Amino acid sequence: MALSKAASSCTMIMGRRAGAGAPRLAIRAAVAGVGSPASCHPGTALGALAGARLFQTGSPVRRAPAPSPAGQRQAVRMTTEEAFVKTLQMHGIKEGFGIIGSAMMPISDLFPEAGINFWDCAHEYNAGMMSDGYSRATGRMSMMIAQNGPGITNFVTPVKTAYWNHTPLLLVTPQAANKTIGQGGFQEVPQMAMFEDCVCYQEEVRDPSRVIEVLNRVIEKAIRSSAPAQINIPRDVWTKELDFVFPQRMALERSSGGKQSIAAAAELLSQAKFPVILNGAGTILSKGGIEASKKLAEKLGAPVCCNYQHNDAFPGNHPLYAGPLGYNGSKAAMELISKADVVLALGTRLNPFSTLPAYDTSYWPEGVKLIQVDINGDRIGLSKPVDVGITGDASLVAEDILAQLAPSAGEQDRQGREALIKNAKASWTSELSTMDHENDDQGTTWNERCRAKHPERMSPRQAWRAVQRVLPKDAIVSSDIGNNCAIGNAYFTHFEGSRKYLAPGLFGPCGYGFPSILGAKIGQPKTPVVGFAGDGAFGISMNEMTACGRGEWPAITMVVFRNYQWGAEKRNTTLWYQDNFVGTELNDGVEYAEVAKACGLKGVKVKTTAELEAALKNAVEGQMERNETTFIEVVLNQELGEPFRRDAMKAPVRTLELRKEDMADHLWA
Ligand SMILES: Cc1ncc(C[n+]2csc(CCOP(=O)(O)OP(=O)(O)O)c2C)c(N)n1
Ligand SMILES: [Mg+2]
Repeated sequence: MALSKAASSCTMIMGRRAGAGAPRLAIRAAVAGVGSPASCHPGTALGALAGARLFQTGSPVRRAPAPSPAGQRQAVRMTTEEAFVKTLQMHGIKEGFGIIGSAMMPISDLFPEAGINFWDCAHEYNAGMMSDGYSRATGRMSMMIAQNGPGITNFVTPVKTAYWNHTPLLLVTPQAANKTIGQGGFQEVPQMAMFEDCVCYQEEVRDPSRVIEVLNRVIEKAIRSSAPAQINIPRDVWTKELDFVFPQRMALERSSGGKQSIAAAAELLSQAKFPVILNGAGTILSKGGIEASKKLAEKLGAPVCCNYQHNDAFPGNHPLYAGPLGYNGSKAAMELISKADVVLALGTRLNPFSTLPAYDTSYWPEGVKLIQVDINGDRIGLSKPVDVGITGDASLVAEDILAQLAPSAGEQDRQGREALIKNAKASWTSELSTMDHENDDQGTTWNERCRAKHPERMSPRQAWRAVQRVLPKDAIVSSDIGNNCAIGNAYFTHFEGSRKYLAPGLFGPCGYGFPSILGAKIGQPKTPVVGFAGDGAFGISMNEMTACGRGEWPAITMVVFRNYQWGAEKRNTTLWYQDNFVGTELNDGVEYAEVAKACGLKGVKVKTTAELEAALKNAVEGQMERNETTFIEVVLNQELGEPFRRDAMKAPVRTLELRKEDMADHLWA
């Protein structure tokens, strides 16, 4: 170690996690000019220069090149981990989520100095959901990173979740060393194969000299495909000193669709008697997508429905907003789209759950002229026959269609349509305001029995209406997979802006509501956030209560619907399996509000709508004004709404008698 006494030329930054009693020994010098080493003696420098960075290394240290090396073409000598971190900086990726591990330490060691925050979570499953929540709430890419093997395997569910949420994320998977892989299996797993179907692109760093090239490509692919992309790095790639050249950032212009298909779409919409626009996630993801759809809708006088779980894809206060389609969606939206002769599906792959029957009715207008716009051409025509398919960016395509509409477009019975929109919305709002309880299917009595058993308890809908009364209009909300959260779909129609509604999406993972709202708050610290989850799904993520109260973590508010059951699955059991409840019960003795308190957080248990309103109001106030994280445990009756997969379930057929005596216990005696 070459250390001199040139302390005055050193900049010191105390390592954030430098262990007490174990002072680090070397100092990173700040000298002008890349490649001109300077060094400092710790004895001279320690304590003398505020902000110095102490570390143990064998190499002399030089000042890093300027923070944004975009366009810099000359070779710069640096370590592989410095190259990695500088590439992150170049792309503005400054939030990482995961659990610390030795295989990532060469780069995490540089994070504080580089302005990268590492959110050390309690479980990688949650870390991944946080990363998704952060990026969805901000539109800014973030990073998931953990230890090779068991840390990385925990990322599979959130990465696939982010994939179907169309979230661009960087998945960093440090790998067992090339030098030892296959020799003993410690923390080894085929990390490329594991994520093959979960990311839009993956690449392994095959040589240390390729760190920047590969990382840059992976990040750009994630952005282009709006999905997670993976970089796999054998750990012996780190700590190599090489000459690197930074590439130029390559932001590709998005396609505005083919000329002919735009013209065909404009023609169809110009002739339409009852045009309807169906906005998908693409309108949120594309810059100006919602605004462009608004202009188009206004010209056409067309109602705008939102795809399932994308309730914030159009402003809720706009007169043409019809609400979300699909499971527990808006009856107004369903009624209106059922009348369409032309549907413009904008920025959507048309996932099947946006078109399946709901409330016992089929609303999708079979035979409609369908225009589908998706940035990914492979997804066009997957679920519905399409008349005009356009591969392109929602905003650009909507603008180009608008420019080509006939002057008379939208004029056919505009007033009649506007009146219909108004009436459909008013009638659904009024119906929803009187819906208190869930129906039983003929021949089943579960909901009736629940009401009789606990007449004093709130129903899910009563709770949702209480939430609606006090939820701040500008709040970001998350939800989870489960029966209560699904019922909530009908009540989230108020968003005036997008990136406000974080539903778990079409991979359907329980355990999304809590971690995603933490990620959202990290990204939007000035906005109130409220997460929602059922008690079962919350249980999957609740270990994060041990992490989220620490130091710099921002405060959130979390509502946990306590019905003491894995309700959504129980509903299937009541309908198709004659109340043969297998694995549907939760532990009555668990007190989530008390667990919160034991974690140093606030916990409140509420049993009435008045208590719920007061607690939520107070919790949001505490979040915004006193940096308090509060968990509200809402005791509900056990009523259960519509099942999610009526389309896929049927009563079982029994052909064989199964007997306990036939179990081969003797094999294990
Ligand atoms: C990770 C994961 N495990 C299991 C399921 C299957 N699943 C779907 S909904 C559900 C029940 C959710 O129960 P809870 O969170 O208590 O909400 P409730 O339905 O009671 O409102 C289960 C187990 C899933 N979707 N994801
Ligand atoms: Mg439950």
